[in-house]
Amino acid sequence: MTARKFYITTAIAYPNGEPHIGHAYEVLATDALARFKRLDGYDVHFLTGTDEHGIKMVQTAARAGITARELADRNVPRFQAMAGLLDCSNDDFIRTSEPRHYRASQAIWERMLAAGDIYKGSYAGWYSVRDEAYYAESETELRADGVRYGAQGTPVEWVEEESYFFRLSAYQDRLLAHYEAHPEFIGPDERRNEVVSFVKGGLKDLSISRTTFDWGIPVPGDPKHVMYVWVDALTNYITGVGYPDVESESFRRYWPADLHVIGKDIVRFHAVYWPAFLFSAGLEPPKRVFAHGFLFNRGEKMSKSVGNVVDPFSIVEAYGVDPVRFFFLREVPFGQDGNYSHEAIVNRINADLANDLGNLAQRSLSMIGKNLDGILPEPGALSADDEAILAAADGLLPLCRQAFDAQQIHLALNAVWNLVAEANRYFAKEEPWRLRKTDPVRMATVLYVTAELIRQVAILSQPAMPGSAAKLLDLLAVPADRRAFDALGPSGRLVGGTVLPTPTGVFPRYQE
Ligand code: ME8
Repeated sequence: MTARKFYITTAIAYPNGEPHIGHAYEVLATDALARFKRLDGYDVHFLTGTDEHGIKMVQTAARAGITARELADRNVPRFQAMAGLLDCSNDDFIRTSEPRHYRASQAIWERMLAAGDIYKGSYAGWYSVRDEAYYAESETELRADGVRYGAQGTPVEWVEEESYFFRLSAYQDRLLAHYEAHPEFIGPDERRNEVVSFVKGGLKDLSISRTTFDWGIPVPGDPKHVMYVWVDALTNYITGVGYPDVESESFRRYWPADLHVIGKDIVRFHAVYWPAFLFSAGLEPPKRVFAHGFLFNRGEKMSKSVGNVVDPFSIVEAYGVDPVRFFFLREVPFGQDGNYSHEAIVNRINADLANDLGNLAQRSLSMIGKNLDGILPEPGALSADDEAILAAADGLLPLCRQAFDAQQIHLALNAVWNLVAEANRYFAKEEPWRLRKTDPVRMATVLYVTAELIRQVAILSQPAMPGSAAKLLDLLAVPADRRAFDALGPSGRLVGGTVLPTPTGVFPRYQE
């Protein structure tokens, strides 16, 4: 295989409950990034999955009167169904309870041990079960309610037990040198700055095993201990490409990962612990970690007690999968926090999709249907305006590529929808419906140019809205092998004389 590769992952979710909108957002955005690269000619490997071990799973299961494994088995199919419902194109779905993942986790442990980076000691300090994270005392605060909270605002508890440690402190300089040499390693910049100042502040060795419960991967040679859940969780990214078989075709081809997409609350694990584990094990770090923001329902954090949890299944049922994907990708600058509400979603559906793109397609294609027997016309001589707007469409790919390579998905969609707006102005100004009698050749040209603009918009919309974009391309009779990005621009122009199917609406208005 000669194509350049692109290995992209999401965080793996804790299946301690039903998937929520934050999980949906992460996987659908990562899917858009993966689809973009595939359409741009890359050999993409896209991994998502579930993070099943740890005390949080044990405690939630105990409350429900079942085992952690039963809890995982109950919820994991919901995460898989959600990815399917959201039309995600993941190549694999990893569960950390799988035998392949036990092998990989024990192998990386052995490598870190052999490197002299693991030693036995005893841990005494603060632990947040909700975050599955250790916090230094200085990162916690005792609040008026008498509860001590950690850096992310979740309660912490005092833990004291025998534990294995990872010599994280030994990697401080190497990590800082890595951030310096690879400024693209962490995005967006604010997250990078946070990580750099955290590491500059000094790294303590990390407790990496627990003895008070047994739902985890046994420490090799000392099964009284299970691995700290984050050691095994992060390892999923290499399990997914065949580790510990480092000579396998898949590992050699795909590792290091090109992009780990995660939420902003778990940057420290990905940008500090993970590269340190990999350095220790003699493996390359991922090329980039990008943290998206958090979603809020009308500015409020979702919580079961507030009753504002919107589940991904009902939101897709209410609006449809592509409108949901499009809304989150266009509305929320990727990397920043975002808000959603019924009104905001309906507004995007009706303005951007039904009016701007949907109407343009419907009006131009039905004119071809009615006036030209459904046969795409040959264009006549092109006017300066025709040339200009076609050139604008032809110039979109480099803009979109640059935006996607920086995970600025919203900027790519902005650029495409600016063209949609221009195309609407063009269509209104040219008034092809008036030309039918006076200048049919000019009418044919305007309809051809409009159809060609829609073709390019549809091709570039595939990462965000795979199903709807495919329908638009069907209406333009674009063959399946002419839908990738190498068909953008003049080389893929629609061919006059092509018989088009009867046009149907692709973007219905949302009616209350
Ligand atoms: O953190 N908005 O799992 P998780 C946007 N198992 N994203 C959100 C969100 C919200 N409201 N809430 C959560 C874990 N997320 C670990 C990851 S990776 C080796 C292990 C994001 O189920 C969150 O930031 O708590 C994370 O990226 C993902 O959802 C899974 O969160």
